[in-house]
Amino acid sequence: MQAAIAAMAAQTVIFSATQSSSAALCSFPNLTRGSIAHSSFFGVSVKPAARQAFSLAAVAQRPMTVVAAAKKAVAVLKGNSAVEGVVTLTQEDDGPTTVNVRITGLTPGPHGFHLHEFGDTTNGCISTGPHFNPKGLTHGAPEDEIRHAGDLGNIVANADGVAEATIVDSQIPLTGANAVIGRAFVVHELEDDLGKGGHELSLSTGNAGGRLACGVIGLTPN
Ligand SMILES: [Cu+2]
Ligand SMILES: [Zn+2]
Repeated sequence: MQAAIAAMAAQTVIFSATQSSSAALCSFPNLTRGSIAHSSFFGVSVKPAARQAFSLAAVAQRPMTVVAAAKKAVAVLKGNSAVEGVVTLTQEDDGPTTVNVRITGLTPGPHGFHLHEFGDTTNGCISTGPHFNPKGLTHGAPEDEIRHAGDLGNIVANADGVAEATIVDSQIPLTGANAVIGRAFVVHELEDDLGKGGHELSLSTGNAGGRLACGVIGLTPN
């Protein structure tokens, strides 16, 4: 992958050098469209072509090692209560994203846990907007076909109010068109009914109640 990108980059450089030298020659004021200009043009264009072949051969000689491109991100969740936590995300290449959650200060039991659309906390967790929903679907469970990308279900707090979970999900990549960097995690007051509770909010929020804490996802070193 990296070798391929390097090869493409090398080609781009060579091509642009070819174009600029040709352009410089063509725009030279003393040149006309006669035979001299014509032969000069061919004389110049041969050289970059030779350089390009050499450069590609050099690239091809590099060992083709495949390096796993692990991407990592983190969100620190805080709110207007004692609830706080840290969520880390890792993704290998284009594989699923692994989300490690540790949140403390919760009431024991299940709490809705979502990825909301915006990384905006100017008005607290409210300004993180609705669930991240690039496909324009209704709310559901993580395993449902019809769900928001941000629907990560419930996390369950133990008797000490600590919720720990590892979630593996394919709809929350760290790069690409639906990248989640810059968006926010929210942990809720109540259990998410996963769209099946029959409440008027079931198909939009899972009727998970207030937003206890939230945190914007940012890049972190690997
Ligand atoms: Cu939510
Ligand atoms: Zn949702």
